[in-house]
Amino acid sequence: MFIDEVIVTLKAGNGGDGSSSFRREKFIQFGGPDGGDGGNGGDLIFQADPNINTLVDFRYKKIFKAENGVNGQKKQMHGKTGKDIIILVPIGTQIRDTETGKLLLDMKTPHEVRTLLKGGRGGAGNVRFKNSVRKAPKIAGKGKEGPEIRVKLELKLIADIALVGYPSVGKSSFINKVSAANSKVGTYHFTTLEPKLGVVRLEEGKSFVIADIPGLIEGAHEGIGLGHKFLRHIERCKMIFHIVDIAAIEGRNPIEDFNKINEELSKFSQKLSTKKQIILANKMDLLWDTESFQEFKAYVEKQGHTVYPLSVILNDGIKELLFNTWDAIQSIPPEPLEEESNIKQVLREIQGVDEDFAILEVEEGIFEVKGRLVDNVLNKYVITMEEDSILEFIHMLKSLGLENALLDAGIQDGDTVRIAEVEFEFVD
Ligand SMILES: Nc1nc2c(ncn2[C@@H]2O[C@H](COP(=O)(O)OP(=O)(O)OP(=O)(O)O)[C@@H](O)[C@H]2O)c(=O)[nH]1
Ligand SMILES: [Mg+2]
Repeated sequence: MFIDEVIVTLKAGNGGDGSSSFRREKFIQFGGPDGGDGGNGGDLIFQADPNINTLVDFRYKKIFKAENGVNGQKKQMHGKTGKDIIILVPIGTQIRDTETGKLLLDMKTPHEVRTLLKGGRGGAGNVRFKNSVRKAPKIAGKGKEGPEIRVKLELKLIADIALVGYPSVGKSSFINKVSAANSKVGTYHFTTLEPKLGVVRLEEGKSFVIADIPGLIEGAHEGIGLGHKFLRHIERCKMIFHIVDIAAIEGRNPIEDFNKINEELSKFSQKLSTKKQIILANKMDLLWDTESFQEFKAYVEKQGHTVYPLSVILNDGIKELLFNTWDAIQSIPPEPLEEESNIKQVLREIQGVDEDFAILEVEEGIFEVKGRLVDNVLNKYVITMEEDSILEFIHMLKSLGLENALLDAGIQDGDTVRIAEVEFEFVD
């Protein structure tokens, strides 16, 4: 099976928490703070590997997680950094956010290595919270959670030339003849079920890549062909070789075939329909006279196309075509690439922003506080159930405007405030 699109979940490692510990030594009753920092979480990295041709490996493994950072320890020991995870993908893989559809990474260069998600930072140990006023800080920084995202991996083959046409016109025979590709050839329709790439080597320094895709249209009564699914693969090619069976051995008309295939291309995208085409009239060896070829030639030349009479089987007319093609594609700039979106912005977009403080009177006189700022503080610091730690937590929220938010919500002296698992009495 050829898999060219797959959805996976990616997660960078969480940062380890900072440690909130105090020195304890013989004869020293109250040692200073000695909690070390947490380690950073591992990154999630992609690498373009020329030895991989499909996304088939992603069929069973759909979740990729980098390692978490280890928590800081006493004696100022820093936690270990989480291991990165490197995901190998074929060249031409595009990585898109599933929610916004935005392109995050375009892996187009062999061996290129790109970081998509940075691991969460490790939290600071309580040593770092110490200052002249706060000699014995009981809080430590909480490790930041590593970001998580669902992405679609999409493989778009990057070829200079794409072969398109009806089934059985000789596309695979052609690619096999001009390259070392080993594409299956058969007398029946849809012999080719998945795209194949072949490298055409003309001489030192002169080579280009051809893509063979399945035929586009089956007999009219059977509707649409297999190849449509693969058209997106050829959107980035420089030129199309449009092959027709000039001998019309299946009883169709080459001019009609030519028009129908072009219709299919323009139905798929404007981009494909305006791409430069070279028309290959194949199976010339089966013609009794050249009359039908001349008619076909006149027709497509009127539309500004160049036609090559070929016989792939007899290896007739191919060499000249290939050299001319190499010359022609030199002056065609590569397809302008879609711009990559900034991953940080996309993450912000999909996570959304909510209220600073979301306050709800859950029972008469009991106000529960949630919201973005509470989450921020909880995400940033390790709050223990020790009184000092809780006090620092409440002070922090107070400085962020909790008091006004509570008053706005109608709180009165003596009511209870509940935040996370902490409850305390409100005094204005
Ligand atoms: N006589 C003759 N037969 C040819 C020529 N080129 C290809 N064929 C035959 O045409 C048939 C179909 O060839 P393929 O190369 O499989 O055609 P295809 O376009 O790849 O077909 P699909 O993969 O099904 O879309 C095979 O029997 C080939 O031997 C040619 O130049 N002359
Ligand atoms: Mg084929």
